[in-house]
Amino acid sequence: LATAAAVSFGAAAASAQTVGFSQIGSESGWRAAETTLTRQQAEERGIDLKFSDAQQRQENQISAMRSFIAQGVDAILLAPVVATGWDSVLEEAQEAEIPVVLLDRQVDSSEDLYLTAVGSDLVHEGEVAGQWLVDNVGDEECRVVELQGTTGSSPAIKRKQGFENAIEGSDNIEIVRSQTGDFTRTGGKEVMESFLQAEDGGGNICALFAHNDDMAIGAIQAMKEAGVNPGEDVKVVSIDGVPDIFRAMADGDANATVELTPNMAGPAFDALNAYWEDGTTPPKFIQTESRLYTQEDDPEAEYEARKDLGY
Ligand code: GYE
Repeated sequence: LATAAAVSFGAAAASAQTVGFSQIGSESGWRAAETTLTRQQAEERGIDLKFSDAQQRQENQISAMRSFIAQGVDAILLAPVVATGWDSVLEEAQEAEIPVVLLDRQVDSSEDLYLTAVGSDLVHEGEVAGQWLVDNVGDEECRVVELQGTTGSSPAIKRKQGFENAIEGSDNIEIVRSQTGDFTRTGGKEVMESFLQAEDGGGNICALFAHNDDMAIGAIQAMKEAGVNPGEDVKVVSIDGVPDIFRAMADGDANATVELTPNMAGPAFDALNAYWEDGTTPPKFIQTESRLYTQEDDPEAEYEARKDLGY
């Protein structure tokens, strides 16, 4: 890659840069915010962004990348829907000397095949959520239901792992049901309805861990319709920090969220600019911060601060 860089950065720096962005889709509020911010960040830097929405399908992402390669873009941003199956297309980009930056999700491919990855520590997020639960149930028997993200995606795999790590030492806490809700509100609502039915109308459930806020919001709706009181009868902890989860926390319907910044493009473009300018190679992982918010952290103010950000 170092040699590829030496060949390409001089020419690329001469005119406005073109960047292809293969986005997953619009499954969540967080995703929509990331799209908005990526467009904004590109515009601010005079980057010509070519946007492609894959509607959750890896094959659409692979064709979009091939089309970006054929067009000779200066870089590709890829938010990979699942973790496996990227080797060939990443090799094609490398052969064409086009740097690829991964956004928010990770791949199983060798790290030589991409320039850098911008994202959070996904295992850590799950651990923070699980630790919040450990700290808040005490010795009570706690049957947990889990709403997983998209099957095969790195956040679903790693957030699950992190949560399990955190509750491992607590014999009173057990995940009794775990199913994918595909990171969507409707998925979260539907799966929660089946969990409620299977768990004595909700009477046996002590807590919900959702891999993202949107599924938690759908599940909160399902609980309300079933006469269960979310935030009280069932503790709700999730990940992302979208405005609506702060609204739900302010209303007492959700208990905690781990924030994930939707501005992954800012650090990605900074790394690319340095690379285009003089071939500077960024670290392989540019980590964004994760922070826990609870009902004690003035969720009303957090909602107000985020509600106009377009998500
Ligand atoms: O948490 C979820 C989204 O890939 C880390 O994808 C991201 C996740 C995010 O749809 O809301």
